[in-house]
Amino acid sequence: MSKLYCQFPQDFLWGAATAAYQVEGAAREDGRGPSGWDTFCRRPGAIAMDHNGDHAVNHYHRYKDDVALMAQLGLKAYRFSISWSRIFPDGVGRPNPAGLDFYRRLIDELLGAGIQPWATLFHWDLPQALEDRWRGWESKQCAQALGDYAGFVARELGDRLTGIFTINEFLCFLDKGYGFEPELFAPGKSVSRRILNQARHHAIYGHGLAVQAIRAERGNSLSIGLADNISGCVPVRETKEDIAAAKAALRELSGMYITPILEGSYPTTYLEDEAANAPVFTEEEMKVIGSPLDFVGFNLYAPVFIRHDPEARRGWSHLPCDDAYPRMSMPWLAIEPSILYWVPRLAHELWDIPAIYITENGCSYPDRPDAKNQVWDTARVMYLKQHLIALHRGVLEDLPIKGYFLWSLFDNFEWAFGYTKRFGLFYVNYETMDRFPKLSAKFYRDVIKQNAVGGPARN
Ligand code: PNW
Repeated sequence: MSKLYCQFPQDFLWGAATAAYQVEGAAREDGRGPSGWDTFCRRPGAIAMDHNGDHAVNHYHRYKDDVALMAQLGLKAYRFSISWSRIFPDGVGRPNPAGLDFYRRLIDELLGAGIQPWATLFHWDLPQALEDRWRGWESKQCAQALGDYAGFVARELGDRLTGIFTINEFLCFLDKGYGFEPELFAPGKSVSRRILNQARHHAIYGHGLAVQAIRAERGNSLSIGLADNISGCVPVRETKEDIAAAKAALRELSGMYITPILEGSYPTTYLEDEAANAPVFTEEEMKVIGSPLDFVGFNLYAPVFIRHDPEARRGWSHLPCDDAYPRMSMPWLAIEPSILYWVPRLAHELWDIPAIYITENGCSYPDRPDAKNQVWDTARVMYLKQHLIALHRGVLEDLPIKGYFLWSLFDNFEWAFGYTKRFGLFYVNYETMDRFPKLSAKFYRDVIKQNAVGGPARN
């Protein structure tokens, strides 16, 4: 076969991602307990148009048809999340067999279609009972509860899963939900800096306990990791100085999450910066936090431009995107495809990661169907194409990039933006719940089929 432009390795894992609260619906069916997002959605004015996830895109009932759509795309893997309060309506204690059964059926359907199931244990929908009882992550008991839940899922479903993510994006449910953007993220509370740092510590400790519990149940028979929205550090220029600055920034900006997880200790920069507000922890906890992982997943959307800056305290500074900078249709979604190259490269140089997955990347965009229900989302195709070309640069340089999960398979409940933001490859008509493949779905199907971006290169 002639050479294809941006050819990916043979076993490259092409996937798509969703999260339970954003797609499932069936919020009060089959014994599911409420989560913090059910509660947050009831807060007047919290969600655009007062939307909520009660029905979402009804994936809970339409999962068979949805798996058929995935098969049409040629997806090799599906990243979904498990609703903790479907399995444990009270967060801990007695499991709910009907909730578990849904995931069993979903996984069987995926396996039947030749699609690898990759499950996220916690994608922000903390059982409300844990917030009521322990104030959520403010308590170490919440970490223990995650560990127990992880062990239970590994025992019940682990034989059928290919991969498992403990936690999705610490920053959103902690930093944002506990104080920096409480109006946009559940549980929508404002805690002190000291309590935030302790909650961050409990969450990474919960991650470590979950890793250990899954490993104890399943050994190395499934891949264990997490999906983190690490800062999208990109050097402003490809000079030695800026690259070194971006690398230092990546490590320091991740000081409360990925750095301790991959190094087994907090970087001194984080502890110094937080001083009296730093978390209290034991050596034993740090060992658990540093439990070895099979892979690390990065959710990458927007750039954090870094430059070498001898006048800055740490030798680097962040250059914000200005008003004229091109963005997709989210306030924070500045476009810089090279994040898909730089973050894996810098992270790998820092931490020598065995396998890296892009666990989310994609964009929202106010696309609309025409009279024939066709959605010509050329801007999304542009966004995806450019990001995949940038990702390919890392492949060419032999970085251990093993797969890419596109966010998202369908338009869905985009948190505080409700259904007003569309991230999907499939357009969802929220009146009828019908799904239509957008142009981007066809683009992605071609990419998967050819295992390349674009067709044969001209000689
Ligand atoms: C991620 N930011 O959230 C989540 O994992 C998804 O559930 C979500 O739908 C998707 O990205 C799109 O928003 C993010 O402010 C939320 O930079 C906020 C930010 C990034 C990611």
